[in-house]
Amino acid sequence: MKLYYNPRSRAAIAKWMLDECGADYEIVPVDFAKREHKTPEFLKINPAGKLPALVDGDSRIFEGAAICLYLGDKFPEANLAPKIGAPERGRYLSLMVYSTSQVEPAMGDKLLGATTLPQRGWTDFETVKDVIEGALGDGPYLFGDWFTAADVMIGSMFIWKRMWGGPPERPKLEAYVDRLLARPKAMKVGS
Ligand SMILES: N[C@@H](CCC(=O)N[C@@H](CS)C(=O)NCC(=O)O)C(=O)O
Repeated sequence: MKLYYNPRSRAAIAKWMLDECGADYEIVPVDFAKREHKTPEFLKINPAGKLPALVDGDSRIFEGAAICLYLGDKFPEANLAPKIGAPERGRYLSLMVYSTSQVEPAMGDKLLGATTLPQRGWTDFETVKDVIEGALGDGPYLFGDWFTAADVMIGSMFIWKRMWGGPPERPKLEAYVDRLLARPKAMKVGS
């Protein structure tokens, strides 16, 4: 497998997932300054010209959530995804999609000081935090003791937010980020 990667990008999330899977993979560095993500060759892998992108044999996968879903199913031995038919599967898929369709844009609105318009399809960030706190319950992860790809996708958003600085988040979310960052293979950004 090849991960098209820049350390200062969302490709760090896909790398975290690959590492949690124990996958054997190759990093293909992508230099944004040289516009390597807009070359005809790269656009055949991700027509949107963005990172991350993963190539696995004849499969080309783009969008971070799709990559994490793909890897969760490809590496069942890593036990990072409820299997098809498992009772947790529906909630897992919901949280995976929620991460990029609602958590990320709501957080973006907050960080940019933009108004959240319900017509866009996501809620304000306070509501997102209510949802994630509720999903965490007593934790430590979104599925209790079971760390899954949903923690990679949703947890990475809150790790990013901490790196952006600003006031600390709600204590329960800060404690969640601490737990995720204490994992040996936790996401590293910028290196
Ligand atoms: N929704 C996409 C977002 C991808 C994205 O915006 N990637 C950024 C890096 S974090 C990028 O490639 N930016 C370069 C550009 O758009 O020119 C995903 O989750 O994969």
